[in-house]
Amino acid sequence: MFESAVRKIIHIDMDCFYAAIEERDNPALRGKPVGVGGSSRRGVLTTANYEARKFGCRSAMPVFMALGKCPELVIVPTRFDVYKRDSARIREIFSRFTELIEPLSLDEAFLDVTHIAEPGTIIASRIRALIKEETGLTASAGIAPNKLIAKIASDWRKPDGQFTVAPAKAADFMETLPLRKIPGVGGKMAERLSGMGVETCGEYREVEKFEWVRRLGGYGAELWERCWGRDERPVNPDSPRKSLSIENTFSENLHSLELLDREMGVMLDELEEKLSVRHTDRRVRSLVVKLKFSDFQRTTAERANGEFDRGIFRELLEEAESRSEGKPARLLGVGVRFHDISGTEQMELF
Ligand code: TTP
Ligand code: MG
Repeated sequence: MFESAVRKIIHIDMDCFYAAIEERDNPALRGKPVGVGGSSRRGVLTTANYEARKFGCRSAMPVFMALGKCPELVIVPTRFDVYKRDSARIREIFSRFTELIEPLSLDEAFLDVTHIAEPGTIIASRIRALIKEETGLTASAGIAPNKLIAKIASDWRKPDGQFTVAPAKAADFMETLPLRKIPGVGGKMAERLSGMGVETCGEYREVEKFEWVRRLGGYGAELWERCWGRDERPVNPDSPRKSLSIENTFSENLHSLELLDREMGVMLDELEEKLSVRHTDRRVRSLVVKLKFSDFQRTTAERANGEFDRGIFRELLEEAESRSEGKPARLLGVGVRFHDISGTEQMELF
């Protein structure tokens, strides 16, 4: 007998996280529309508070566009150090309840609380009360038998609310949900499905599973399960990693250091964001730049340094590029290697 036990999964998502922190720390901002960001070279908002959202201001919106929608918008620069500190405090609160914590970003995590006797609804409200008491910030929660539904449900009573979906109600909960609400169904896929005449999970699951396999392969089968509210994925606590990197293969080879440097600027923005979101507890040991040339020959330049530093990345890029022998680059990688707790570093970067 291997009947799987009903699980209790909680998804916690902080309410307009960065903006809420800025309002908490600067009472003069309260009641005003606030956007956070604009400090990166792309000049986009990382988030906006609810006041600003009424005007249509959103995450990832260029600052000039946000100001067009809401001329009163107060724009404050990001303070990642502060967000990281609050994120760590929130995670510490989670850890009082369970070790099974899977952070998705600084402000979001799944918790598996199956082993706790209390109802998930009570556990979630206790966690949210502690967060409010200890950080002054509000969080919303979804409580459900799996990650899929918990994540969708945490949005249902935002801000400062929570929504529970009982196991027996999972299929009902999904029925009228638009397909694009399912994580992993992007805009393109949603359009394609719409072209096949299905908009909601209820409509999708009316078509037989094998038919979806025929049309979309394994993805189609998995989506069919999701549409019934079924999701067996476990909550995966973060396992410590050795390094973090991103690489980019260009559609056309890049011929100059200047072009590479411009490309690297955008990639470093992304790397910095990833570091600030998922690896806040790790110490950086070294910085690495990798190039692959048009003849597929590759080279890496690495330097020991305790923190993310754009100047050093630029020097590493120059160093790697100087080995090009005039060949253009087809791929650029940037990354950091972390200190290992045990002191051993054997895994290869890239
Ligand atoms: P979200 O949880 O998506 O947004 P939020 O917490 O600001 O608002 P909500 O109440 O709807 O949950 O993202 C969490 C934080 O991550 C957000 O405060 C800022 C940051 N962020 C970015 O930097 N860029 C982005 O594109 C998004 C979506 C978020
Ligand atoms: Mg949030």
